[in-house]
Amino acid sequence: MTLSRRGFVGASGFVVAAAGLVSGRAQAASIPEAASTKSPATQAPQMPTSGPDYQPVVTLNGWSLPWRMNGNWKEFHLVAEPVIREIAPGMKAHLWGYNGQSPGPTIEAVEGDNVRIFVTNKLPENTAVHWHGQRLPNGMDGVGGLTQPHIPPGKTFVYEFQMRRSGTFMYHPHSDEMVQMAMGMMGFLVVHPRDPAFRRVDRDFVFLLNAFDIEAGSYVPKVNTMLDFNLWTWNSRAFPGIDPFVVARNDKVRIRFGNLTMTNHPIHMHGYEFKVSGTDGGWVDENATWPEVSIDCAVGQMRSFDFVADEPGDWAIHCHKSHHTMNAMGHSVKTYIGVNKKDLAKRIAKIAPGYMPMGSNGMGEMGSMEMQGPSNTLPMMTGYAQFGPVEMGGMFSVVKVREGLAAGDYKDPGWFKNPEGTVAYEYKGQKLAEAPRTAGPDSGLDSVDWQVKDPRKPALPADGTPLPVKPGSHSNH
Ligand SMILES: [Cu+2]
Repeated sequence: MTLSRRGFVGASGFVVAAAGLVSGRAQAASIPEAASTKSPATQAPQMPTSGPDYQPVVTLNGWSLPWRMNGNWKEFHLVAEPVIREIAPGMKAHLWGYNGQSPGPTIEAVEGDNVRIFVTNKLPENTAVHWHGQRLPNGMDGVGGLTQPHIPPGKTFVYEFQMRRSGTFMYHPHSDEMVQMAMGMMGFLVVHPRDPAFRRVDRDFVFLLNAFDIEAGSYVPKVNTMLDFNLWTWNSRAFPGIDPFVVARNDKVRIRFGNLTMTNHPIHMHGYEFKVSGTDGGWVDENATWPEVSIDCAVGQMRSFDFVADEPGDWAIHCHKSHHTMNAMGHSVKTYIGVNKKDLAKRIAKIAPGYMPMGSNGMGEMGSMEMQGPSNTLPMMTGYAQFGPVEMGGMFSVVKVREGLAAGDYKDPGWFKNPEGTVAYEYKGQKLAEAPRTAGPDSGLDSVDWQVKDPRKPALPADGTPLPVKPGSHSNH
């Protein structure tokens, strides 16, 4: 792990949150070091160093927070602070996060663990941390003003509770929520089952769905945007900046995600049907898991699905809303499909020399041109694979299933070597007659009728004369 160590936070910046647990507050008198990282790389899973065994998760383009044992308390230290996050190579964003990154580090614990989480606020405003989905004493729920005083800048609060449920959870602020989540403050919270054999998998990936509105050339998200975001991200990364899910053939795999954007995301994986195995409400009973190839995740929800990776290949995984597999610039580009752009270009070039219209045959051509925008933004679609431009951005990645990877090997194995004769190919046989078209001079149809007809209304006479008004009918209602 590429972690740096912070100094200890002085005891003066230290306040205990809520009354309640007879936890031995004296034990909390010294604060564990807060590990931090500047790297957006996916870091190796953090193997358990105490307590029951479990298969740790891999946080896509992220990491898990180290802890220390203090008596029978597992102690973590989160630092809420401004961070710089590389969204993808070529674009950095000035966000708020935890311990050097957005999202913050994943917190992993085991069902039944007593955890003590120190939260230091290095933001310019109040914050508070909510532990989404976990059962805990009300005063540890992290809703500023309701269940605890807000954590003022410069102060450290302590959360103490038992991880009563195993499963897939997250943490996020409940203090100036709109701003702090739009700025990237969030993190995963995974609680492993106490029984190491329960629903165990070989590889377990986690990511949070988030979205930003960052104008091309600027660095700070517009926090008031409600719907019109221009960067759709997983763990604050956009394709091609999202690492692949590297998997050994025949591994049991789990993929878990949570949605902290302002809209739902149908997450679709190619190559397999999977079983939906859990939500932030808990595990789906094993004989009630259901098969899908896409699973919608509404705002504020989490989903996990499991599959056996028995089909080798490079399988796409993405949000099925096609606007969410696009990066910045997408929304103000006009639709020119079907427009003769030569003619258009001639006319526009008179007022704007060098003008180049895009997209009369679709927009795929942008993928290969990687249109150069202003500095610090991402092309709308970008990323190459072995057969050419991928023509996507945003919420897109690849599940790379390979023969013979060692357990714990998450290095990108490169592109899949397809067995001979298993790739779609160009037809080069005997030339066929031109395929008939639905409409056109030879089809017997002069034109396609686009009019939507309302069967309740009489058709207009062919010569266009208006229909006679029925006596007694009123036109003024
Ligand atoms: Cu989406």
